[in-house]
Amino acid sequence: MIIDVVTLFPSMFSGVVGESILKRAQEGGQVKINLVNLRDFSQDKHRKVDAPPYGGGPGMVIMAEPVFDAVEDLRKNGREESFLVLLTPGGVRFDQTLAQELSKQKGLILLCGHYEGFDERVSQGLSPLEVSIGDYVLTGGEIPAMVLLDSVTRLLPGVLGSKDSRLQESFTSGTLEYPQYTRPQEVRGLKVPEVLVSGDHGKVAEWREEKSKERTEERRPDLAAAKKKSKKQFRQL
Ligand code: 6GU
Repeated sequence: MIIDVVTLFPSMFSGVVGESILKRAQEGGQVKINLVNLRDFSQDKHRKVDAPPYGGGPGMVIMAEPVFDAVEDLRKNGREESFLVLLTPGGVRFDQTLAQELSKQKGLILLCGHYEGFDERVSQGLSPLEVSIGDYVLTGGEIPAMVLLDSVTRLLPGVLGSKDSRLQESFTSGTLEYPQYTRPQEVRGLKVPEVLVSGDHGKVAEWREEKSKERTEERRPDLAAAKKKSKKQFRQL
């Protein structure tokens, strides 16, 4: 998959795309991440891409024309079918289901807003899917774009070993993960639950399922309720 990121701050991405699994996935050819500096598409000799809002008010708005030009340039260069996403606090809420949908696309073009966002005609002209990563305010779409990059890349075939498939299941299955322990068996008086060192695989699986359920009901009653509801609907089919 090719993921293009259109941003005013490409250097913000260097740490995230240059380490760990995103680095490995690029080296392994499962993903190509291409950073596009929106300023390269400015029509102005000072490389300006923003201007004050019509009607007044605080802050600056990103002009539509450089965004149209940046996307057009990508489309002409093999991204005819890439799915367009615009990161904005006013978008639909990102979740694991959407990550899975996005991971099936041929390519993605992520548009990162900043300041007071994009001129509305970007949305009118390009009809991107507008996505938010949650109900809080960030200074721009770059960190949300990194969240998408990470969550989508780890779903691409061959990126994670089958060993990690448990993690794939977590939010998709609507439950939180059970607690994990590693060596040593006792740390500062805190012991590993007996069942995990018992060698009884059946008992271990049962304990983990129970802990997952307990945690989900305690911490995320909304997830627990949604799961019950979908189970009920499934039974009615
Ligand atoms: Cl996509 N952008 C900004 N600026 N803030 C956000 C967001 C996006 N998602 C949650 N908060």
